[in-house]
Amino acid sequence: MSDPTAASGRGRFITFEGGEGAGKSTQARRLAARLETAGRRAIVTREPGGSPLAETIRGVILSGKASALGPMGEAILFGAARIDHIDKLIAPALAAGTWVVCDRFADSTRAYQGAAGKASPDLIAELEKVVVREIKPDLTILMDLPPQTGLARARKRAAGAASDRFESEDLAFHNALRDAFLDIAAREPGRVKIVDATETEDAIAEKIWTILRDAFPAELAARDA
Ligand code: T5A
Repeated sequence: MSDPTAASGRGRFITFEGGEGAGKSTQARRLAARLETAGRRAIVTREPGGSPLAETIRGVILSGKASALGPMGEAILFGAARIDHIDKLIAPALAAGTWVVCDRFADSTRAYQGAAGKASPDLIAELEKVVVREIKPDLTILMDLPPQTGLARARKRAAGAASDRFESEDLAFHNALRDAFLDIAAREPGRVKIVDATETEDAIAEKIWTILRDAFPAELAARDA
């Protein structure tokens, strides 16, 4: 089957962002499956992680062992993991014409370590340039919901297991995160599309597919799934 995206030499890079338990992983998996059904090669990946070295760094960060480094130190660790993830997985996949659906990316560093964590936004922006280089998302889905709702979902799923490094931050931190993500969306409305994450999984999946078709009409209009 001919594949115009592959022929143009690059797949599309789509990221999911938002607070804890917003449903990003659920919708990232559903979107990748739907893209495949629509005839696009697609992979789903996540941050921190997505490559063996980045998964090792994920373990260190989410255990809380690196929290003593402070928000800028943690941002540097997230950045190191992201460099490996880009070099080993994301950039080669995009170059091969594969669509990459990524559960969190650089906006999470802006929101968690920058706005909510209070690392200098200028330093976070400089770090982002060094880390991300030309691998910028074509489209970002921001899954927005009240932090209490997302945290309750995450706790229910954890079924009594301990909260991780960021789930255990206080409500003021999670409210600041939500504001930070909405601020990113307001500044970059072309790239970042807000989705109400309080709706049902099916309703959200339909809205996301509509956003994709609007964003990439030439690639998806004739290939509905
Ligand atoms: N981080 C990450 C930084 O601080 N800086 C960075 O640069 C990066 C990249 C990652 C942590 O690292 C931080 C952010 C995070 O704290 P993680 O475990 O990957 O840790 O955390 P999350 O990305 O928040 O992952 P979660 O799994 O907690 O949340 P998701 O992916 O948003 O939610 P999901 O899909 O797993 O769903 C959670 C539960 O809700 C249900 C699901 O079935 C599941 O049980 N659910 C719904 N329930 C009702 N209605 C819906 N519409 C639902 N959708 C899903």
